[in-house]
Amino acid sequence: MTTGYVWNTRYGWADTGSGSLFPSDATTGLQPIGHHLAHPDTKRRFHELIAVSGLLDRLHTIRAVAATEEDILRVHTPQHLARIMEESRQPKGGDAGDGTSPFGRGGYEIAALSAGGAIQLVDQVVAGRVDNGYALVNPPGHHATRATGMGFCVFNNVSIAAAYAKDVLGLERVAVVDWDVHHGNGTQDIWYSDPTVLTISIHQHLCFPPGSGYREERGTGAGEGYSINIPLPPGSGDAAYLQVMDQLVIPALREFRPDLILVASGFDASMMDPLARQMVTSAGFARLTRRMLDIAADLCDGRIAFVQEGGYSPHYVPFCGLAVIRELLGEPFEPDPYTPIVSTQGGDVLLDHEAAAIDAAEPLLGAVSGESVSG
Ligand code: 9RB
Ligand code: ZN
Repeated sequence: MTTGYVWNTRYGWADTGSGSLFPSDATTGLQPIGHHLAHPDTKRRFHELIAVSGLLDRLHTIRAVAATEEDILRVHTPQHLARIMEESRQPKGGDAGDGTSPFGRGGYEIAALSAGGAIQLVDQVVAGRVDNGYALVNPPGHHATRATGMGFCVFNNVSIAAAYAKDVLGLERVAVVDWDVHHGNGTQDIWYSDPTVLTISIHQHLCFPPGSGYREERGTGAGEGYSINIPLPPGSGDAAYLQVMDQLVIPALREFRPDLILVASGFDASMMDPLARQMVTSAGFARLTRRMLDIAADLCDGRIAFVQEGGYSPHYVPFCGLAVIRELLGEPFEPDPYTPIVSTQGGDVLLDHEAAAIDAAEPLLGAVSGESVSG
């Protein structure tokens, strides 16, 4: 397998400020801290593990090139782009939109490079220069709607890459499978009325953003049925996620017949994440990856690109990422140093209430069809 890989040093320079999740506040006792929960060191550590593991030498590295304004405007409003550019020129930078997503001066350049990394990977995958690939980009993207950033996301990297695949490369149908633990509300918002981009979000129910990601959010107009939300209860682990793949995601993709699959790959559903309460292990992420590779091989000549989203355990994210990239390369899974504590907590058993949540989403499959798009 030839696996493409994107990382850029500047992804590690995203300045998330001195707060932890909210800005520091001496009046409420929120002390400043060097590591914001979304501090880019977690992703830099992922990259460094890829490097020292020897995998980097076997990957086809792809240089990130900044997304152009035209690329960004396929997805975002001119007002959002202009505001980010303007705030990025300020000495202390600005915020993506919700007051808890700070960026430093030059944050626009890093965000454009993040979206550009996703574009470059998709370009190479669709051209067949690589078989598959992983864009380890930062900042993440899946919460960014057309009109605003939020939840640490400035621009919606996956959507910008999907729009590029459709408008520039001429693909008809793109599927986005979002296994970040949070709802992919931005990606959903962008494609809500468009049946050519199927969005599937698997998330911890009501984890973030508040009040979104219900099963009832199904798309609108021509896009009705093409937004699929699979909310899971807290505590869901490898067994629940694999069941979601087999019972829901893979059948939906078979119906839709995408020309390209994009995986919005967060590792915040992991056992050790501080921002959510799921129990997926690195072994689980490897198995999810294998399922995705197999279905891509079946449906779209293997065309699949993984794009980094969240993941906030500096300890465990690197090993989850390593497991996914090993799978992309066709390497067998290797247990990592955290196996003893993550594999003994019961996440490998499907519980009744998890099965019920998955069953409840099954009716959503009925409305997905590639036919209605291409005729
Ligand atoms: C805000 C709050 C959050 C909470 C979680 C994330 C994770 C994002 C991610 C981001 C921001 C609360 C804005 C609570 O990993 N996505 O994939 N902020 N949460 N209150 N308020 C006002
Ligand atoms: Zn997340």
